[in-house]
Amino acid sequence: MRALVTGFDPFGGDKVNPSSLAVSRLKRRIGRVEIVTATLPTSYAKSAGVLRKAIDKAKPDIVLCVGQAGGRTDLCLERVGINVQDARIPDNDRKQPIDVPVSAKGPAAYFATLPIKACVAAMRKEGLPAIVSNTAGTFVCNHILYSLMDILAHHARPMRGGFLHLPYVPEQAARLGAAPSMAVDDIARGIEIILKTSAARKSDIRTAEGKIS
Ligand code: PCA
Repeated sequence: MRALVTGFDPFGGDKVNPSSLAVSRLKRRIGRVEIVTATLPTSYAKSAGVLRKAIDKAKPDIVLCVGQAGGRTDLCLERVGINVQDARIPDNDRKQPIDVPVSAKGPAAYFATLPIKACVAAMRKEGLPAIVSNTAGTFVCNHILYSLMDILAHHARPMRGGFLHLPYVPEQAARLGAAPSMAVDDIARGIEIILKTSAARKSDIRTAEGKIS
């Protein structure tokens, strides 16, 4: 079994992005899961193309994209990506779309297909603050979660995907003051728990009949 894990490059004037710091520290293998990593540009125009290429190259079973959500206190496993681009700040291409869909013909939203509740429970059991989040925002991370699930929905290969939002790392919080943060090693441990849990379980999305898909 193979997992592709992606981080983002720094954006908005930050010198680091916790996601690429943590992704670069991941083990190459956890149990039966081989881990392949990639970095995505914080760009509405470019990120989904880079992700698609990484998926086609790695041929993974699981895709976990990871990004920074400064100000959040927990590891936030996202439930849903919405078909909206509405940027509070410019991306790394200085683009700032307002109320523009990710995909003109796509559905309003896609749910992540990783077992998000089981992953959150497993992280908390291991002593990490983690929650299910019901909004990935409307910046490039939401764009990539929506794009990821759109790629997976139309791909010949069956794959499951999701998105993890991270707090700042301590070096960012130290500069800002009074901001919550989490050590990179703890973030990396959280990612490894998500991959291990996802490899062992199905998605926990229920069909109308109550069956787990
Ligand atoms: N966080 C941004 C985009 C890249 C990242 O790491 C976001 O939350 O949209």
